[in-house]
Amino acid sequence: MNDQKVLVAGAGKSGVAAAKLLLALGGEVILYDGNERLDRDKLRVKFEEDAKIHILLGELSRTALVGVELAIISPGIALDAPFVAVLDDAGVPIWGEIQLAYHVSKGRLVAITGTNGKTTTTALTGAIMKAYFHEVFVVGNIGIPCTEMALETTDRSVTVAEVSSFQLETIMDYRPDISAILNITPDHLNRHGTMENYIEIKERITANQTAQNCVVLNYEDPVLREFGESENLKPKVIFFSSAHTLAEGLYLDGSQIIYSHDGKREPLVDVREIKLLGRHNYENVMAAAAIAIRIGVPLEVIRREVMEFKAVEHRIEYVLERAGVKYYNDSKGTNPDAAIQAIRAMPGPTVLIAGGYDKHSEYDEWIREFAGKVKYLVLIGQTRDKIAECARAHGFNEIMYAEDMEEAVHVCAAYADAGDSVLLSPACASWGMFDNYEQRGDIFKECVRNL
Ligand code: UMA
Repeated sequence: MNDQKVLVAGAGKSGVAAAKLLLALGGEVILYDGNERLDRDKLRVKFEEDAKIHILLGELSRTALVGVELAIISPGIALDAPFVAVLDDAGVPIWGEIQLAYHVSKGRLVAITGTNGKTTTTALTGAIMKAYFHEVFVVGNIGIPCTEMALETTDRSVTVAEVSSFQLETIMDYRPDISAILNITPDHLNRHGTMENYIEIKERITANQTAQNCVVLNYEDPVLREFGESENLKPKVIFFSSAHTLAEGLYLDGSQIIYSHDGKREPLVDVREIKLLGRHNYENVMAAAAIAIRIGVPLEVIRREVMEFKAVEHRIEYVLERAGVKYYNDSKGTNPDAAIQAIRAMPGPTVLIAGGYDKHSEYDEWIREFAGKVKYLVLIGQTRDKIAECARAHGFNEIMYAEDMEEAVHVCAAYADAGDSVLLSPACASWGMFDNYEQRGDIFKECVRNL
């Protein structure tokens, strides 16, 4: 990268981290963001005074690209953004931020993707690795850009990365030692267009893997089972299953997770003894355990870490109990499938807060899951009418609207009886009302605590 002129597109977390990495490598950076209202001075102070960085906001002109040899694109930027065509026309190669990190990183790489469960699985895998290895980095979509830690990796380190479809769209020779695809259900179709395209992007995590590498796949996901059984797939496959006994791999047998290999059946953990709730979480545990086994962590270390691990923030996170009502924050439930898992994990009758930004999702399956579980639905955000209409079409009429989170929480408190649960699991992205799902979850928790 020495003296190379690189355009970094997007001045959020990923863009700033990528720019810092490039500068550390001796490059010259144009940090570009389409939002002309960003505060240039606030951005500039994130870098050393003498850093070779130029900040560009608003429109990207062709002249700004003179001498640019490479572009690093942030995950939130779709490849059909108008300036990407300008880069393409100018013949500038486009790498994603994770590709840049991969290019300079050392040591072993574990990359975890899937529509749902990837944050929990990444955090759990990271916790297991930290209990056994000295140098472990937990990065990616989980919140710490891969480029932020890349220069700290060594030949002995293990990096565990949560990887989104947005990030996989722009990989080149990215090759994890171990990859995992937890499940693929409809999400982000507003960006990826079709389900076929979304599946292809998720499966791309294995594209450069060889027979020396391994991919962990969910046997209960029809797409992934077929993918894992296909003859063209190069890495070794380890399946996990929450419904079938497997001759090789990990599976759930009653309440026991079993590691089955070489004709042996080794019990790993009893799910009644772990703190994570719901079948989807048992799948996350199996995926993390499969990765850890493959990399050489002893079973007793895995067992201990799995038993100690608590739910990550914003993912079916227990908040508190008020007047006999339990409150749960599942702000990370940003698509219908994630929201279904949260409803299933609730201990009893539930008052549900949902709605938000429209990602062109279908809500039918999620609403069918309400039967016998969801008592009232409190709707917020842009998708209110679309969800309400779909719910009524399925015969669910206990619907209320709220203007903001505070009102939604108050409505829930008024309608929930002792023994019920109140669940924020929106099935939609947060944008429009909140900066991100973390802020949405934090505001929910604050409103609950103020009740
Ligand atoms: N921008 C443009 N042009 C565009 C779109 C955006 O210039 O066409 C600019 C925006 O003005 C903004 C910047 O890009 O200033 C934001 O970049 P970004 O959206 O890539 O966000 P980052 O802050 O860099 O955060 C990203 C991930 N965000 C997304 O994928 C949308 C974070 O995942 C991730 O934690 C972080 O990198 C560190 O790796 C968040 C997410 O919502 C949690 N992920 C999606 C999900 O989980 O469903 C995929």
